[in-house]
Amino acid sequence: TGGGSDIIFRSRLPDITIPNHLPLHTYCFEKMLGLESGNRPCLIVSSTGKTYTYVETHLMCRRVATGLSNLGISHGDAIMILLPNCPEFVFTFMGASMIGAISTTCNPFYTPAEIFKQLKGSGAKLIVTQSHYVQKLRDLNVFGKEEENSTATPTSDDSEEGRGGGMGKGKDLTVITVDDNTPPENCLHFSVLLSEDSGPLEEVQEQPLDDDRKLISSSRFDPDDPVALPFSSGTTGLPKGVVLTHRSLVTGVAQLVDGENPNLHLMENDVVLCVLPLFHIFSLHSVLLCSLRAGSTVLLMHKFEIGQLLELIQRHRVTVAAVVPPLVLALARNPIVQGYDLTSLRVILSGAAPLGKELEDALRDRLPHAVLGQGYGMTEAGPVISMCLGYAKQAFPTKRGSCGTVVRNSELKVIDPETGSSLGRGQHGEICVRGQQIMKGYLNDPEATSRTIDMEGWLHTGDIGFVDDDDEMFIVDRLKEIIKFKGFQVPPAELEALLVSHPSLVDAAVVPQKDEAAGEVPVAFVVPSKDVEVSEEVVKEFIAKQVVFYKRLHKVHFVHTIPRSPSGKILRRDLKSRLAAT
Ligand code: AYL
Repeated sequence: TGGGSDIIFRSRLPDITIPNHLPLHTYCFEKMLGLESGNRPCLIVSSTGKTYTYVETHLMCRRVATGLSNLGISHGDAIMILLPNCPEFVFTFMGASMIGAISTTCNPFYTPAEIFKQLKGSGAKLIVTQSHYVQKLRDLNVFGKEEENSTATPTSDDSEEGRGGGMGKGKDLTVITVDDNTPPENCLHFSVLLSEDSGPLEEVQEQPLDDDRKLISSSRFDPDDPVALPFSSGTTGLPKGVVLTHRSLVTGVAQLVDGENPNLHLMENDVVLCVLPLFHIFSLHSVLLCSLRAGSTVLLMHKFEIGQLLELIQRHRVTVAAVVPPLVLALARNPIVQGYDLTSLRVILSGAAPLGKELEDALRDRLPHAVLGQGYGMTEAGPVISMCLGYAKQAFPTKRGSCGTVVRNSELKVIDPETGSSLGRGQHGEICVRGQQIMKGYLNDPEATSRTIDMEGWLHTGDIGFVDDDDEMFIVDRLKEIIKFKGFQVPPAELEALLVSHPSLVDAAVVPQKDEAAGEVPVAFVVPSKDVEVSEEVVKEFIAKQVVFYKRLHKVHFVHTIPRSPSGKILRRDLKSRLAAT
């Protein structure tokens, strides 16, 4: 459909020059390693108060880079980060970037089967995790069979199943644990990555700053090399590896925080709350990478607890908070909020799921001094598509319900999902975005890639929205099948595959149901096999055992058939309207 006649929307901010020829880590640390800035706080560990300055953080990343390469990780290799928010997450991600390796970030609450799929899909050779998650890895039968360390006492698991061999220093997979405990059998402690015999501390310190480039140039750095590999199910199907390159992420960060009038104005004296998990692209990109580039301080919270969160905002005078709608709900409605001084907050950025207008108003009433707005994005889009212009250095007025304006150095169009023709202001259609920030594609899946990014380079989001007369975007619906539980992805195809693997079920469909607290929850329609009795509880339990908590089914409806199109596609709209009717 006529590329030349497309109606294209752009930012109200002018395009800028983006140094996206640089490696991500060089770009992120570019301004903060000088004599004055280098001693500014970079990371604060909320549980202990331990602070790493920019110079210290950079040094740790460099040591991990050397350590990874001593363990045989090299340019183009993938590693898995299976961690909650902690400094080692940052050191590992950036360290991997420095040697041209790729981090696949994974939810530590995942079940062994879920971790296994991402491990296989990514081809990761090394995992950085905490010792209490190692048992999940032992449950997987993916490690080298030959036990190298035969003097070790095998656990009952190992002896019975012959599993666990080759962990730690095995030839298949290296497992590294970051906590204080001695590492479990066949695992290595994070300190081996920092060992000084391999790369003397002084030497690292004395090397010129542009030595980052030397580390990576020995392995022929190319800005189109992948650096991050989050998993997302996109518009359809199972989770897939999303290839984000140095160029995509540098572009994506610059679109928010660079330029004379940055869209998201972060400053060196900002303290940015990092409570959303770094394994998700929202936090990794818009909290960590943007803060590093801007020279702000990142307050790392290991896990969410409302009282603790409020206490930390007050104690550290947090100025910027990235949140998801359920957190907005807690801040707006929980009575304990009134007992804390939250006046330091100047920016509240909500994203990853729709934010209700009433909720937005309620929080604005409570925190009138803060700018509350939204960012809208998608992992595949690198990830930010639009961002509230109320956060800009010279801010623009914005409306309630808006998801912001398309980021600079990028193009956005709204198309009629049926005809593909582009639509004007105020007209509802599928949001498409184009720019250097979008993913390179899905890993090893050219078919899914070409379904998502068309020949002209447009990424089709599967979201329905419109652009108003002031260039503000509003998301009104979702065309794609993904379910969002508190901003987390629940891929229906994954649950449907599990359901039909149950001997008593012959067909299944999973759709979202609206929910006050979570936004949406997954519910199933299932067709039992003839003459078989199966209860809702049995089905729910069958799923619950195999998936992370937020993918659990909240309701199971027994039906005779699943409505399908002639081509066999589940008619999800039909099922959703059935839910709405009940
Ligand atoms: P994924 N309003 C409504 N829906 C949203 C919004 C929003 N503000 N943001 C994301 N979504 C939905 O890959 C939408 O359906 O990335 C979109 O296609 O887990 C889907 O979530 C993508 O889910 C930011 C701000 C990143 C947001 C993001 C998006 C991360 C979610 C960085 O600064």
